[in-house]
Amino acid sequence: MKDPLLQGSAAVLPGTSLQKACKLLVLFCAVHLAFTLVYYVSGREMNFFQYFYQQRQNSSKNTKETELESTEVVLPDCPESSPLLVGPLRIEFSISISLDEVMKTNPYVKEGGLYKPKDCKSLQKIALIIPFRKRDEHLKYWLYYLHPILQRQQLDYGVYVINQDGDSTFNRAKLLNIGFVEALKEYDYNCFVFSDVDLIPMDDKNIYKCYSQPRHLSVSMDKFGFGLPYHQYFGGVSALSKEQFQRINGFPNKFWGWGGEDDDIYNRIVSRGMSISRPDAVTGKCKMIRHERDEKNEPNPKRFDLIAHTRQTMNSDGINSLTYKVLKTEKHPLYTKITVDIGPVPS
Ligand code: UDH
Ligand code: NGS
Repeated sequence: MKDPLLQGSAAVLPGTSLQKACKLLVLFCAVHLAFTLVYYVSGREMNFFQYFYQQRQNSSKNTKETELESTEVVLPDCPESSPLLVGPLRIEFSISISLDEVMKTNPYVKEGGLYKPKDCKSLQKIALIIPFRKRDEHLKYWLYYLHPILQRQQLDYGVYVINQDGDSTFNRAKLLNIGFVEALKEYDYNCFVFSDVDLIPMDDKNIYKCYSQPRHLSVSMDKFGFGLPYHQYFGGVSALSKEQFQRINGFPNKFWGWGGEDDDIYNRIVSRGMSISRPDAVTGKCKMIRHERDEKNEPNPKRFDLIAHTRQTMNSDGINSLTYKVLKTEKHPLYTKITVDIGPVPS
């Protein structure tokens, strides 16, 4: 007699095989359906192996992206006071320098004159704007001295030389306005340092950054016996945050030739309820490269009348009325040079 257990199992065996076969068939159909679906949805001619290869590629790419994201270092904020500062500096203009040398001594400055510290996150993004025409010799010294200083100050910065095209009367303030607009097209700058090309700080503790009030940086020039020529003086080098600059409608566009535009800027700042912040006279010492008056930058006879009316003119003359044409943008290793047509001098 057969073991009843065995008998039982023998009795269900044909049924189980049938069930298994059915399950396999259903599975096969499901897989087939899935592939047919993938084929139609992708709309491409893709075979089984291509499909799996692509899936693998995608999944490894995603892993890489996540890896990159997760290994992206979050830098600490740079300290309020940079540990790299050395204090007073010896500045002289008798040494001969070449741009090639300046380039070699600043290996971390990127094309266009851009730099940011690699170990910490700068608190501000600073565009340095230089009004310019035919002062290449001065620019060399500026780059030679300023790049190392700005790096020691741990700044995230870019250097923009705004070059006035043609030979008509120079317009410093309009070039500075253009620098503001053009620099903002390149990076999210929130601080603007406006510097004459012939002024070099004599102490790296004079930080080229923005403060809660517009900052005058060249407060103690050698040519003025290391002091201010007058209390309201705002010429040479100054720093305004994006908000401060916008609050005064930028700088005037109507000062053609030498003088007065810096006084107009001072008037704008005060009339908007702001005050001037300054370093002390020792920290703020700076040297000017001596030079003769440039051609087409004669004293502007209209300047006294213009600065007497800043409050009336500043809302309609400034960044909101600025017109110009960019003729050329050159990315040099240590600076970006933007050549502009600033239009005709009004008669
Ligand atoms: N600038 C140029 N090219 C020019 C004129 C001016 O690049 O042809 C720029 C340059 O950045 C300069 C700034 O505008 O530093 C201010 O112009 P400036 O240096 O002429 O003004 P500053 O008040 O000198 O420093 C005036 C001439 C003094 C002549 C003294 C003669 N002994
Ligand atoms: C004032 C000018 C300013 C000029 C300053 C210093 O008289 O634009 O001298 O000039 N203001 C007027 O002329 C209204 S400097 O000695 O550097 O040539 O910045």
